[in-house]
Amino acid sequence: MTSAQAKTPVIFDHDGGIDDILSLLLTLTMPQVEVKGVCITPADCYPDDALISSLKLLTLAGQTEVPVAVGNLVGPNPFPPEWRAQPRVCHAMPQMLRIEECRDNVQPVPAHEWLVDYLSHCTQKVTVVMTGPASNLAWVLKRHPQLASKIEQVIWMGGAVEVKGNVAMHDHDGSAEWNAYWDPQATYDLVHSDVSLLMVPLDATNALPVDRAFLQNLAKADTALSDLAGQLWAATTTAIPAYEFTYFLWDILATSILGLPAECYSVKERLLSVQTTTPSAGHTCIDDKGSLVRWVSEVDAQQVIEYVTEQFSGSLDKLKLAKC
Ligand code: AGV
Ligand code: CA
Repeated sequence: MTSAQAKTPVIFDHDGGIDDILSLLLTLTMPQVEVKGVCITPADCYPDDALISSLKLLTLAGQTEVPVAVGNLVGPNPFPPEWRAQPRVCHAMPQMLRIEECRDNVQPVPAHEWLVDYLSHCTQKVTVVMTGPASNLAWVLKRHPQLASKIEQVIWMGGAVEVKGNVAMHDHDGSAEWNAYWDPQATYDLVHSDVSLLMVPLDATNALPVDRAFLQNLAKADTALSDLAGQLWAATTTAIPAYEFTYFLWDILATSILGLPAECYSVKERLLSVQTTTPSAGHTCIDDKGSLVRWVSEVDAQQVIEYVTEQFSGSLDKLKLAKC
């Protein structure tokens, strides 16, 4: 990357799932991206685990100066405890245990307050990538709507527009995606805010299951970086093989939008609304009375897999080189 090509400034707000951690790793492989801050939403994880894994990846990438802010806003519909506990494995594997975590830039305030501070003071518009529930940013936009002008675009893994959702709960009709369901009001507030929103819903991610062929392809790269990614994904394969439990490249697709050529995916734009009450809380549906939103509706799965595999091929030094 030459100095003439400006990097895209990105705030990465994730909720600590295994694919969230993989998505942070993916972001750190991208030479065209500059991570300005990492926020953690305590949703599909326990936040201590998400913090440790995030700090270790930043150390690995030589980016210990990046601020990391842990959130304390919680939605009304918690993730199952087994899912929240699963990502502890991310910092328990030998490659990760060997990396030290540096706590110098862990923020003393919760993520939503750090976001207000960052957006109030930044002189360049920032892209916000969110791979968990939208609670932090929705809180900010509701109380400080003028800060929407500091945001170039929000890329959010969430929602299920023209396909069924992945929530299977006794009081739910199955129409919602989990990130949208965890905090339905935040989803509503995000969709109805003034930011330019590109959703990456299940409509697009359904084409990208983490199956054996994908893992086999990644294993062929046979490098330290591809093995780290492969080990993390291997830990997701114990899920029960029903739709609600299959692992997909959910957050990975949303993150890849930062680097994928536009011809690899299609975008739809319609008025969308969000249900906030049972039994369809978190349902993101087409509605004439809704707000104009864009979403990734289809992907060229082969090209996405090739892109992700290429990004994760190479030595761990690739992460430090991407920073330059
Ligand atoms: O709905 C997809 C979102 C993504 O942000 N998360 C996982 C990804 O990080 C929730 C989720 C749905 N099904 C799951 C999930 C499963 N089987 N295990 C863990 N999390
Ligand atoms: Ca996630």
